[in-house]
Amino acid sequence: MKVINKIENNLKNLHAQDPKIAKLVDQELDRQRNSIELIASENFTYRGALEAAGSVLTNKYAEGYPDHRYYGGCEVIDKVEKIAIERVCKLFGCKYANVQPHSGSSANLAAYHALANIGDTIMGLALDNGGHLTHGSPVNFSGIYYDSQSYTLNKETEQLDYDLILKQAKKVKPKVIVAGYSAYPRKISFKKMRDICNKVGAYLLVDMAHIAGLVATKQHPNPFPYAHVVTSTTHKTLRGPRSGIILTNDKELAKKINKAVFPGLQGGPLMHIIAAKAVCFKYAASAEYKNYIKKTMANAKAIGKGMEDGGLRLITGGTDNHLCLVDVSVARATGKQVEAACDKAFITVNKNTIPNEKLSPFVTSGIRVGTPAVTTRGFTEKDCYKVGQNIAKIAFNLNANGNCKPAVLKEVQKDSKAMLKARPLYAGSQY
Ligand code: DSN
Repeated sequence: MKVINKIENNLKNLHAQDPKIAKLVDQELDRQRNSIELIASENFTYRGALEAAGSVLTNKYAEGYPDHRYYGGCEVIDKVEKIAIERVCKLFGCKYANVQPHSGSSANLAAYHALANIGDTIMGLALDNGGHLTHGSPVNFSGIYYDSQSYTLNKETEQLDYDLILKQAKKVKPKVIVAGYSAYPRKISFKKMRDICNKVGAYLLVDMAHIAGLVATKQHPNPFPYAHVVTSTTHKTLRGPRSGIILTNDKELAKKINKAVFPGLQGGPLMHIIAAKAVCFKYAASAEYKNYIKKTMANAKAIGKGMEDGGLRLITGGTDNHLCLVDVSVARATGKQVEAACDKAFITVNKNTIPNEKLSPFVTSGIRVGTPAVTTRGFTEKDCYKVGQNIAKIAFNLNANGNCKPAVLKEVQKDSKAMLKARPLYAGSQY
C-alpha cells in the first residue's frame, strides 16, 4: 500500500535545507491525519495536484495571457494554462475562463471590478445569514468600496426567499446581485435569481465556491446559462489546490474580467498552481469523482441525521448539499463551546452564526459541519451517522465551564480514533 510518509511527501530536501519548516509541515500532516475534518470548505487534494503545486513551474514569470505574455520563455507555460482553461470550460459548460485568480476573494474582487464601478450598489446575502465576507461585509473591500445592501433569509423557513430578494432589489436597484453562499445547506435557484436581476437590470454574479464539485457532477443546478459571471475557489468540494477561477459566456465581459485580473489586480500568475488546478479539473470530469460527490452528499445527510437523532436542530431541517448548519442552542451550548469540545475529541468543526442569531460571531449559536474532506478519506454513511451522534453527545454533555464531561469525552475519543485508523489519509491508491 502506498502511503505518503514524512520524507516521501517531497520533503527530503526541505528536511536538509530548513528542518524547522519541514518539521512543521510534518506536524500538519499528522494533525490532518489525526482529526475528523468537518470544515465544510476544506478537502484533501490529489497527490498529483500536490506535486504540480510543488513543481518548478513556480520559477516562471508569465504576466499576461497565453500567446500574449510580457516575458520570453512562456511556450511551455502557455500550454499549461490553455489546458486548464479548456478543461474548466468543458467541466462547467461555459465559453470563457480566467484561471489566474490566486483565491476566491481575489476572483470576487476582479468580478466586481469588471461588472461595477466603485460606489455602485451590490446585493449579497448577509454574512451572519450564511453569505461570505466578500459579498458585501462592511469590514471587507466589497462593503468598503461598494454600496452594500445585503439581503437576508426568510426568518421562518431559514431559506432564500426570492420574493423578499426581489422586493429589496426593486428598492435599492443594485448593479450586481450575488448568489452562492458559505453556510447554506439548500439548493439555490439560479433561474429565480436571474429573473430578479432581469427585473431590476442587475448582473447576476454566482460565487459557487462551496458547491463547485456538485455543479461539475450535475448534483446541483448549474449557474449557467443564468449567471453573467461565475466565480469559484478550487479547493473545496472541487478538491484541487487553494485558488480561484472566473467563468463567463459573454465575450465582452470576458475581456473586462481578464483586464481586471491582470493588470488590474495581479501581476504574475502562479503557474504551478494553475497546473495543479488543471489536475483537479481533469479528475472532476471522471466517473469516480461523480461517485465521490454523491457519497459526500449522502454523508452530509447521514451526519445530519446523527446530529438530529442526538437532539440537535438542523437549520432548514436538513441538507441538499455537502454541509449542515446546526443550531446547538437547543443543547444550551454555544458554537464556540461545541467547536472547542469537539476539537478535544478529534473532531474539527467551526462555530457559525445561524439565521436569527442572538450571539456574537465569536460565540455563535451554531456550528457548520461539512463532509467533503472525510469522504475523500473514505468515511461511509455509517461512520458519518456515528460522528453526528457523537457531536450531539458532546453538545449535550458540557459542564458549566464548557468542557465535555470526561467519561463522555473518553468514549467519543475512542470512537474517533478507531474511525481515523480505519480510514487513513493519503494511504492506498484512491487519491
Ligand atoms: N472561509 C471559507 C469558508 O469557510 O466557507 C470561504 O472562503
